[in-house]
Amino acid sequence: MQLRLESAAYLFYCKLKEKKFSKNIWLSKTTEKMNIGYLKTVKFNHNSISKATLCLMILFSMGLHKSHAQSNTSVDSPNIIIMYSDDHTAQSIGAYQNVLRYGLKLDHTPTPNIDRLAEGGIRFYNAFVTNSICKPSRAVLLTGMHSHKNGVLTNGESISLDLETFPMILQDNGYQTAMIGKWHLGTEPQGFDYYEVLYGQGPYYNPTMRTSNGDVDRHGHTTEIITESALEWMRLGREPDKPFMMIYNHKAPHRNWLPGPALNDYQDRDLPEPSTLFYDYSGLATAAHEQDMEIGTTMSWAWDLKVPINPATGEPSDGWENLIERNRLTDEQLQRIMNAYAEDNEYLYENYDQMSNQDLLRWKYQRYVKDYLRVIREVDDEVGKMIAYLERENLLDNTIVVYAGDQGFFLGENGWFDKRWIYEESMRMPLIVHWPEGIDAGIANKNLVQNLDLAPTVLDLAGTEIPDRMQGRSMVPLLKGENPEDWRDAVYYHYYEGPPRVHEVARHYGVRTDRYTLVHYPDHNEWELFDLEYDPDQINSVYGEPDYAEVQQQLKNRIDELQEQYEDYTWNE
Ligand SMILES: [Ca+2]
Repeated sequence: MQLRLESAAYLFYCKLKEKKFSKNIWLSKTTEKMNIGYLKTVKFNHNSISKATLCLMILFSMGLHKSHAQSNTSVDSPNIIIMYSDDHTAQSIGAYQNVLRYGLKLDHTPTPNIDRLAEGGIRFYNAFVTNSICKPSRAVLLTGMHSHKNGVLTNGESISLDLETFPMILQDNGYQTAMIGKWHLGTEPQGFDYYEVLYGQGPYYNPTMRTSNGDVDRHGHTTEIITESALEWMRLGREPDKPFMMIYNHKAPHRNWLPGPALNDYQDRDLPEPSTLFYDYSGLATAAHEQDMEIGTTMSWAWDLKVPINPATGEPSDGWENLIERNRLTDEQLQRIMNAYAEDNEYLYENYDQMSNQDLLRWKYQRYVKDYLRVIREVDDEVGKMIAYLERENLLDNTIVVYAGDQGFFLGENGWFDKRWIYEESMRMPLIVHWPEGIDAGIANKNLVQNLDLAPTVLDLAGTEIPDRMQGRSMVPLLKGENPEDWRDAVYYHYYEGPPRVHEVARHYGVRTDRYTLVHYPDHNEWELFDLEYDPDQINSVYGEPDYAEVQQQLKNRIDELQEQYEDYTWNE
């Protein structure tokens, strides 16, 4: 299963890339400029940050501080940064483009910095979430337990304060911990020496950040602000004599994909369409026909597509004011956004009456996927800044950097956006681990791994005990390039947020092996079975076909075994 890319030519290529990467590209985005810009753009809440602190920040930002020397950490207690970007799907990462057999095939990479992390470390091609939606995925990350065990089954629950999470365990074992960016779990973040998080999903512009010391109003694009906050903690809050663990979570590319610096990308070109953009679900069960996550019909003109005038009525689009208010856009920010979309919107207004449903879907798809990739490019730029900082501070070699999405996302496959499904686009998460001191460059791993494994893996890497209640498995052997014979042969999946909740995707559970996906929709009492070897896009269920009778039964048995193993009795109720 292990695919080691060890040819002499490839290693030579990696060395060249690493060299270029570390000496030129990371460092081309040094943080020195950011220090100055940062002070111009931050408005502090006077109640939350003292003048003394502010003065200290100014001194530091003017470059009067001595930067931290290399941390006293080692392979035994490495630093750890987890980047768990919201809805960042594998189809939009260059490092995954050559192996994914389904979905959108981009003609370029929007993620050069993340790609370089993959080239310098290990990328997991078969990493999957247990429950493809934001809050549940984050609760699984923190607890190493499935949703039915950690209590966050849907986006409707908050994480219990009674749960012990891996950051708490690291804290008890000498780590300094921080949580920056999207938290989303409702209750106050626990187990962190410092946190600075968005309220809920947070806006794309001008967020109020909730910190350990009170609220802070920030001005600017949230993707940049999250990096600025993280680097501020690294510079001013970190104790160099302790190993640190920081969760650095971008809000992007979560809906509604409102770009900042990259607003004008892709102005002069159209992007490729996935082969299933116009698929009619004819090979799928009832659930696919009943969802409400279509680009063509579900997306709103204002909030999703940034079209201020409804082209069907000529009236202002519902929600345009909401977009402005929720982002607290200044006149200047709003004007820049309006200008960026003006030409394409004008085309829509002028041609709407003559456009077929197919034409309209094509137009909406281009608007959507361009915005998605714009906010991805912004995330990638910020990852580059973070890595440049680590490099400059001599921290890159002994810091484990994990890059992941909290689930996958549809980029027009089946005509859809959003996630939730056991289908590949949604269930697969990008997962890349970079650690020069501990992981060889250029490993491509195909073992079945899950977000469930991250907590035990991090604890294992930090040399602490893994509690028995954690249901994932340490991936450390895989990071070393080993291929344990008893590694899992099947991934268990469940999704609980059925209709009438947003997007109306039926509740389901199932199993994915290296070749098949079997899924059950209990509310319809229907099944789907996909043979990924012949149907990587999962558009033709073979459930009930005689040729698959044996494998179908084996997979049903496997679901029973996995439900027993994980003690998931929620479907019996
Ligand atoms: Ca998400």
